[in-house]
Parts: sequence; C-alpha cells; structure tokens
Amino acid sequence: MPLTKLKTYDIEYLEVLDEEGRLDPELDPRLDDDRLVALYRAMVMAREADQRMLRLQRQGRLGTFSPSTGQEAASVGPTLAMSPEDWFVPAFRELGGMLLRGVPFHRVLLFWGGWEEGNVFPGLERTLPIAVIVSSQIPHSAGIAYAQKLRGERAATVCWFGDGATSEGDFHEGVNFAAVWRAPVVFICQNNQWAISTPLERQTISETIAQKAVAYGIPGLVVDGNDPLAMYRATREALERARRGEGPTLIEARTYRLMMHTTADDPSKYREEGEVDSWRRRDPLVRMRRLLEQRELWDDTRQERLEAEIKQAIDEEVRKYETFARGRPDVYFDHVYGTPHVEIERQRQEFLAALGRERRDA
Ligand SMILES: Cc1ncc(C[n+]2csc(CCOP(=O)(O)OP(=O)(O)O)c2C)c(N)n1
Ligand SMILES: [Mg+2]
Repeated sequence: MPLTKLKTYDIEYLEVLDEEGRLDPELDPRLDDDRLVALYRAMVMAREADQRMLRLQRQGRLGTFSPSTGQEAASVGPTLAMSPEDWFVPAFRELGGMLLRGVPFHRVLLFWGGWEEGNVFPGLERTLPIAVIVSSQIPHSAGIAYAQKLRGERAATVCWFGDGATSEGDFHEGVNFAAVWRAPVVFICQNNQWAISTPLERQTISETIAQKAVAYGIPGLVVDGNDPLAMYRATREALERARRGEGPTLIEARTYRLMMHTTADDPSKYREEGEVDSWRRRDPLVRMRRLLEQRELWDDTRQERLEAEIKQAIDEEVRKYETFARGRPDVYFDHVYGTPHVEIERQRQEFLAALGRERRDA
C-alpha cells in the first residue's frame, strides 16, 4: 500500500501597508479619508495615553499597567472593522481598540487604579472588561459567540489574546468549541514575541501560531500586526465569514511590545536593545503617518493640533479619575478577598506607610 498524502496546508501572510508607507493597490481595503485619519488618531491617542499612564504610575498615582506601545495597529485596525453590535473581548493590551470603541480613558485608569468601576462601560455593554487572567477570555468569547448564533444575531465577537495565551488549555478548549459549533468569533493573537521574559521559541515550536487553526479545522492566517490596514482587512473578512455562519478564524498578528511587560518589569534583563530597535523601525504610527502625508491628509500643523487636542482630553480624563479615586490609594486591597483578611490588612498598612514616606521625601 503506497503512502498517500492526506492533507497539506498553506498559511498566508498579509501585509497591505509596508514600513515605508507603501500601499499594495490589490490589497488596499479602500478606506475613505476620514477613516484613514481615524485609524491614525486612535493610534496616537493610545500612544499618548501610555506615556501618561507611565508617568502617573511612577508618581504613585496609578497602579501597574500593561503598555500597548508598538501594538496599537493590532487592536485599532480590527476595531474599525467592527460594528457596535459585535462583542469586543480584550486581553490587556488593546488600549487603542478600547478607546476607539468609545471606552472613556478614565475607566481604563480606574481599572489600573484598582477600582471595580473600571470594569463597567455604560452604554457599551458589548465591551468586556480587561482580562488579566491569561486566556480566560477565550472560552468567554466562544460562549458569547455561540449565544449570538443561537439567538440568530447577525453580529459576531472579536477576542484578543497574546502568544503566551496559546499555551493555556483555555485557548485550545475555546477555539475548539467555537470551531465545532461554528460560533461567529474572530480570534486575534497579538504575537508580540514575548510573554513577559519567555520568548516565542519557548512558547511553541510551531513555525506560526496561525497554523494551530488547522488542527481545529478553521482558517488561520498571519498578518503584519503593525499594519493597521492589513489588520482591518483581515478582521473585516473574518467577520464577514463569521456572519455568513462559517465559524471562527484565527488571526496571528505579528507585532512587538516596545515597552516593558508591565511597569513592574525591566525588559533589559532578558532582551537585546538591537531587537527592540529593529521593531521600532516597523512602528505602526510612522507608516500610517507616511501614508496620510502622501495623500496630503497630514502635516506638522495637523500633528501639533492633534497632540494638543489629545493632551487636553487626557488631562480631563485624568482629572475625572483622580476626583473619583481621591483619598483611596489602597483600594486594590479591598477586593483581594470577599471578607477582610489579617495578612492583606497588614500589607495595606505597609503600603500606606511606604506611600506616605515617598510623598514626604518627594
Ligand atoms: C493564568 C495566568 N497565569 C499567569 C499570569 C501572569 N501573567 C500575566 S501576563 C503573562 C504573560 C502573557 O503573555 P502573552 O499572552 O504573550 O501576552 P503579552 O503580555 O505578551 O501581551 C503572564 C504569565 C496571569 N495573569 N494569568
Ligand atoms: Mg506576548
């Protein structure tokens, strides 16, 4: 009996807008000028928000947070392709997408400040809170999408997670469940090459993350995750597939975390500056601005105006957050257990004393 080939597979790679701002006319999703500018503005907003959060954290005015600098395109592009009826299921590095979706920045600050109110977005009930528990949101998204199917909705669900999340059982269970039930969900893996200090090659020896889709019988593709137009296009196609009742898609967005994992991390301990520099050249904001400039939609004056506008908006949101949070820097300790705990109370006192010392020294 000869050995026969049962199946082979191909994995496609999608890039629409390259590092120089050159656009592939065949693949161009043909967004109008307003939407092109909207993509760029949302990415600049997220970048500026990261810088402000970093300062607030270093000043003791915010808890730790996970920066999304360098990864803006991977959440902003897909969000532009979504409708308000679609469910938005983030991990913790989708700030740009959340803000574009309409989540007020002060809610994000409340979340990282330890406030439960940071989990609730009035008027945006189809936007889930930030999920820090790695991969926990993947089964949630599969269940939401399954419910959408049962209800006969035309809408779908988009769920983000990291490369590290693909090593969790929840990833495999969630993707398999969604595939078997043809649930209308788009899985977006933000492959930023690192899971804290664990490099991708220690996470998986698969050549791509996208090919894991093959095992579940669904389409998987690799996308330049720093290309907002490619991310928009890939998500739009996956959403259309989902709405046609054809089930989930796995998108591997190749990107890079340019800053630390969280403010409690020092990446210089485990990765080379050269690697970071090579990804800085692939910055999604730079290539998008190049495209806008070529089309005469952008210049230095517009950039200055945008930055001033964003600064003012951020100032206002920080004020809202700090007005709400005033006098309770220890709120994190409230929710560790449902009832007071002697060890947590000891830690609370230690934290308050340390904060007091720091503020006196400042
Ligand atoms: C279940 C669980 N295990 C461990 C952690 C601690 N932790 C937080 S983020 C992270 C790495 C996640 O890596 P990845 O999925 O690649 O996302 P990235 O941080 O790179 O965006 C880990 C281990 C956690 N939050 N949840
Ligand atoms: Mg990662």
